[in-house]
Amino acid sequence: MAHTTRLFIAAPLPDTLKQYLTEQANRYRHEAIRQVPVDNLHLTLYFIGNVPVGELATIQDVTAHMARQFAPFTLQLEAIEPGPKPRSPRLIWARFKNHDAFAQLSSSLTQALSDQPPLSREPKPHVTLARFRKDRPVPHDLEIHYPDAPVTLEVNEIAVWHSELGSPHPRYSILQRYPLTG
Ligand code: 3AM
Repeated sequence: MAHTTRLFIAAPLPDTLKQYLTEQANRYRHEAIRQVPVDNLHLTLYFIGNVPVGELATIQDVTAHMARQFAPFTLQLEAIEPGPKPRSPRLIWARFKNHDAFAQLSSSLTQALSDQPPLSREPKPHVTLARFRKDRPVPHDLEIHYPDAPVTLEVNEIAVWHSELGSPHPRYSILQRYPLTG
């Protein structure tokens, strides 16, 4: 059987934003909440999943091509809150305001890298900060935190990431970065 590799496309975050988001996630102290390690924080654009190692070069070419089509853009933090559904949350995320450039870049990567039709529901720009443990009761009544002052994320590059599943956390590593130069 061909060797496979688990991949996704995401924007890396600056260290200052990662530290800020980690401090925000620290506010949710609960035995069922497992915080994402600071080095794993990222803004997902498209999850590829397991593919044969031989497909990596094509994926990198497509990502590089896409990065040349899009100009850098800025996302504004809306809230730190339970997600993705308020009534049945599975995680804590930093949700950014919807932005056309994010939706178009995410949708273009999805169409270019999958045989699937694009999702009918637009993906929300977010950074996952913590996940709920499946072996503990679901926490309720978690607070929503709004930033005191504007917090922004300059998306000026995207990257192909490798994901190695593990416990308690997966290990993510950036294989290649691509500046947005469109
Ligand atoms: O950035 P977030 O946390 O939203 O949840 C996984 C993470 O997204 C998601 O891909 C990102 C990097 O692992 N992911 C993992 N498995 C997935 C799957 N089977 C998935 N997204 C969709 N389908």
